[in-house]
Amino acid sequence: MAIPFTPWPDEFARRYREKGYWLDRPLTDIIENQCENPSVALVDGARSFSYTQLDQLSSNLAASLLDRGVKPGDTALVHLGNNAEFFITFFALLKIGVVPVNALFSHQRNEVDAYAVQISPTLLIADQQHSLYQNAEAVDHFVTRHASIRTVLLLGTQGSQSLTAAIEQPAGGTELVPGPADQVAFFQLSGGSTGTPKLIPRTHNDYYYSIRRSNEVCGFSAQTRYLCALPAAHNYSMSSPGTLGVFLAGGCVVLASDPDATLCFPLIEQHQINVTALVPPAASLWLQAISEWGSNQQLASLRLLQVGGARLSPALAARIPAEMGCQLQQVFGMAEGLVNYTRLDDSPERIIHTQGKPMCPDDEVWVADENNNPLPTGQVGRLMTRGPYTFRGYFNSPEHNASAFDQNGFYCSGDLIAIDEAGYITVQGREKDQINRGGEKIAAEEIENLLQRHESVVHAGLVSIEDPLLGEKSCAYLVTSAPLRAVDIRRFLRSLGVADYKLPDRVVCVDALPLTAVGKVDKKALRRWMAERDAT
Ligand code: AMP
Ligand code: DBH
Repeated sequence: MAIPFTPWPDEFARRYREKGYWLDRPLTDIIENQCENPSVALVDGARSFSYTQLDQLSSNLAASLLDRGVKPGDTALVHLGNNAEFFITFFALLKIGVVPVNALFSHQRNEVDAYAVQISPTLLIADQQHSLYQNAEAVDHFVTRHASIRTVLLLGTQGSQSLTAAIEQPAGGTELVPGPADQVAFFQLSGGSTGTPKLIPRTHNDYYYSIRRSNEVCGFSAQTRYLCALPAAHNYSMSSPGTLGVFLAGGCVVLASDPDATLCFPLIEQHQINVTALVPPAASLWLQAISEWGSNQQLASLRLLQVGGARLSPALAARIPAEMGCQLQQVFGMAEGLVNYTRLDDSPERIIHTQGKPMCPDDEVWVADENNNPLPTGQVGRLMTRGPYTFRGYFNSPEHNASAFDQNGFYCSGDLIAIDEAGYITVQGREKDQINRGGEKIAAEEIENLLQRHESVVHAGLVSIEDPLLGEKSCAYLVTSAPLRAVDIRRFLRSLGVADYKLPDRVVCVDALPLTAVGKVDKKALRRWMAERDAT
């Protein structure tokens, strides 16, 4: 059974094929076309994998999954960190048409449960280093909550549930057939702005194009040596051009567990990394490390630093080429599709001051006012977009889709932007109810709903506050019936299984919050109210 999703209208699909954006080839091509390439595709600590090995190991796992009764069209919940197994698993599932959600390693019970409830996975592949699966009891708990799960494979365990054993067992002659290229290959995660985390169906056709075109724009080739220090499952590090771009080009991916300079600088030197991708706070910490250590010598091989995921200030942008000795590329993308890049041959002025322009000539991007009318060049309004790799609907979310798209299928990302005469975009703000904590997105409503579950919380509103490093942090404004400290709130949310990055950085108790007519917290009024309070 194919996974349901909102398709592109026929006339668009025809055009995207005619123009060569959609090739009707599965994403498995990325490694299968290189199954005889002996060069190193992936380095994970002391382990390294050639293209031939990556292809073979993913076939082993694919065959083993079929043996275990996993079927094409099934869905899977994958919860792995930045390790080789993440990629082996990703390709294995693609090879047999099993559609995964790749949860971020920082996600906890609250997030993963929400994904599992939406996709009813038959397969769970997870890392025992994560507390959700740290022992048999924890895994039992998980499987009991999600009765659809029939097969479990774990990294770090032995016996019949060992992921490593399933990867190492030779495949034999099992025939492996990927899903159709015009169907859902996997789900991406949305940063979200609603109560439940939303899933983004990505087809082979659209994702493959996004990767291919990103490679052209960013100049990735067999010589590319890419450090993946952001979460491997994130759309940015996976496809802009990310690890999949590197594999497609025949280059080499080196994994890091996080973007910490003390970890990454030696890796860059050791593996002669020439490109990597960061979020702005990590770029800032790298600059700090260079100035503290008095040298950027370890970064000598680095040619290109991509920065995206959150607003990069021009001041920070200007320091990157000057102090790191490499080129900067700004990347403004979204897991929903549209990706904008500054071009490698753009002027320094453009690279420092804009978030780039859409990568595809058929990305349609315009700026809408509050009545959904187009605004003239240069004016600030809502970003509206559609194109060959921008989705047409969140998974199983008709109500939300009705407001997230206009009647012509344009997706409203919730970003406030301006587009200049040359088509370059600057991100000016946001209309969606989301906090961008240094690239990690927090849907305010999701946290507010959880805060309301505390017995002493009467009303809750989560808003962003400025932070010099992260850009934004979160602040919970609470009306309570009994005194509550920040630490109580954080402990409570942790007990509900909320990812750490979503815990409020600050908690402020107030007598009352502005409310809407139906008694919800009025976020627009709250922001105005805060601004007025801050001004006095
Ligand atoms: P997500 O929905 O989690 O994929 O996050 C995508 C959102 O991240 C965008 O809609 C923007 O709000 C934000 N974003 C990504 N890149 C940038 C950037 N370079 N500058 C400002 N905001 C960005
Ligand atoms: O923030 C993002 O989601 C993002 C940023 C840069 C993204 O999805 C991308 C590039 O593809």
